[in-house]
Order: sequence, then structure tokens, then C-alpha cells
Amino acid sequence: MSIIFSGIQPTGVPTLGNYLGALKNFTLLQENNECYFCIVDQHAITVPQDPKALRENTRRLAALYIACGIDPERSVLFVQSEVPAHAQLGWMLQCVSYIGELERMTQYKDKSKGKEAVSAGLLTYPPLMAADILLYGTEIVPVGEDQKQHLELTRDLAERFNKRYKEIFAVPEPYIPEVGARIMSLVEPTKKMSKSDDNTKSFILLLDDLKQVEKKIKSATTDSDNAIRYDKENKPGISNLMSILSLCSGQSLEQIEKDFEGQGYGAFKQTVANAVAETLKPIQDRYNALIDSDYLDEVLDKGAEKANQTAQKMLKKAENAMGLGRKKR
Ligand code: ATP
Ligand code: LTN
Repeated sequence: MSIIFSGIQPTGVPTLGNYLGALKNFTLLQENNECYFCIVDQHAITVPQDPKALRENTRRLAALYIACGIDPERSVLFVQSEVPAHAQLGWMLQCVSYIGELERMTQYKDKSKGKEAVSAGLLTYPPLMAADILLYGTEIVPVGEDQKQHLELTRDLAERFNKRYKEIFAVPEPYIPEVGARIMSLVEPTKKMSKSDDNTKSFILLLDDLKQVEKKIKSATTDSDNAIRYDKENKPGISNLMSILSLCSGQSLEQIEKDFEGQGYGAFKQTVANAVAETLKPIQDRYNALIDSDYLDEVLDKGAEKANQTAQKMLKKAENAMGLGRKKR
């Protein structure tokens, strides 16, 4: 049994990429582990957010966590800003981070590129993420490929703090799935599928209308060689659709290659569309039943209470180690 932590930003409706790369694994991991799943609204405000939309997206994401299979009886589900220890430890970890290492983060470079006004929070995003993780004694962090660098920095910060002050933090390991860690854009299959992409055809959102989903998959960029073969370098579009089909249907990539030998892209795309629709339909049904329920608030209230209890203990240890406050608490 390990301690697991992961977070998703409420910056819109999660994509099929978020589901296959992260959410789906969360549900598998909760079977035998102590899990904390967080809606990281404080990370979301590192770029401007409309306050009303942020609240809606926070609630929506909570409902989607449960709709995707997170069981609130087994896992602690909560909103980051409702557990103040995250921001408190985040500040302390900023003070052990170096500006140089933060400036080297590729997510920071990508998100700040070409922008006139970049918030300080976008730069100091990783120490807040490290605080999320370290507060719970986390051993394993399930994430998509894009978060690997942030996890390495989290490990560095934990080790630096432990060495400089006191051994209090567990040093966490990333858990990155072999297939699905990087679901690609349907329009430009060399870029990751992202809910912040300007082109809505490039992503599938978990709450997209299923007819739209079919259309998006049918118009996905492929190639002209008309063979269904997994080759990420030369056939990124087809390989991406094969990964999606494999994860949604449970078939291996080899099996898919065999099944579609000699068949055209039309039939293949239809099969992918059907498999995605079958995956999304039950999630959408459960979501619709949850979104306006009092149950959702009860789960989040209870989650925040449990998370606060655990997080406070670690926060106190860190404050004691650093010498904050008048006396040891
Ligand atoms: P954006 O959609 O704005 O790029 P994001 O999806 O990177 O944001 P989150 O919503 O916080 O940010 O991501 C939640 C989880 O989903 C993370 O673990 C992340 O690694 C994973 N993830 C995001 N995009 C993909 C993708 N295309 N394929 C696989 N996993 C992904
Ligand atoms: N940085 C992540 C979201 C995130 C996270 C975390 C993931 C914030 N805190 C803690 C895992 C553990 C992202 O952008 N996807």
C-alpha cells in the first residue's frame, strides 16, 4: 500500500488525453492504495481565469472525477484552495527553489512564450505543486508525460529541504503509463492534446456531444499511406488513434494492427469513434446525475476536512524544521 497524490487543473472540461493519461489510472490505483486527488484551482490562476467560470469548472471537475470512477469512500477528493497548508508550504518551498531552475521548466517556457504580461505565479507554479505532493507523504504521483520535469524538481526540492533542515519529506516517484501518457492533438498529431488549444477540433472533451466526437475523430489528421501500423515517428496521427482505441477497448496495439490489416482508414476511424463513445457515454450519464447534487458538496466538504488534518501535521513539521513561529508546535 502506497500513498498516492495527483491533481488536475479546473481550467475547462478535461480532455480524453487527461482521462487516458491520468484519470483512468487514478481509478485503478485507488484499489490498493491511500489516494489523494485534488482539484488544483490555485494552479489554474497562474493564468487569468474568469472567476465565475473557475468556480463552475471546479465543480464540474469534481463531478467528473467521481463519474470517471473515483470512489469518495476510498479516496480523498478535495479542492486545493480549501486546504490552506498547500499555499503555506508552497511559499516555504519557493524559498528553497532557485529562479534558474524554475526558468528552465518547459511548461513555463511554453506558457510564457510571446506573452507580454507573465504572472510571477506561472514561474513559481512548481514549488506549489511540490507542496501539494509533499504534504501527504506521497510516494507515487500518477501523471502524464508532460509533468515528468515538475516531478523531478519536486524530488530535488524534497531532498534539498531534507538535507538543509530535517528529514521530513518522502521523495516521490512519478507513475507514467506506457500507452496513453501523451495523447496527441487530432489536428496536429505531433502536439499534445490540450484543452487550452484554440482549435476545438484538436481535442475531445469528456463532456462533448457524442455526435461531435464522431465528427472530430473522422476528420482527424492522418497520412496518405493507408496502412494501420503503429509508428509514432512516421505515422503520428494513426499511432495516436491506435493508442486511443487500445485504451478505450482494452485491445493491444498488435491486435489492432492484425484486425485492420488491408482495411482503409474510414472503417478504422469509425471503430475508434465507437470505442470512444462507449467510453464516454457512462461517464456523461454519471456526470449528469451528480452535477447538481448535494452529494457532491458533501464529498468535497469531507475531503477538505480529511486533507486538512493530514496536511496540517506535515506543515507543522516543516515550520518547526525551518524555525517559523515563536516556538515549536
Ligand atoms: P492543458 O489541457 O491546458 O494543456 P493540462 O491538461 O496539461 O492542461 P491538467 O488538466 O492539470 O493540465 O492535467 C491533468 C493531468 O492530465 C496531468 O497528469 C497531465 O500530465 C495529464 N495530461 C494532460 N494532457 C495529456 C495528454 N494529452 N495525454 C496524456 N495525459 C495528459
Ligand atoms: N501541474 C499539473 C497539475 C498538478 C499536479 C499536482 C499533478 C498540480 N499539482 C500534484 C500531480 C501532483 C498539470 O499541469 N497537469
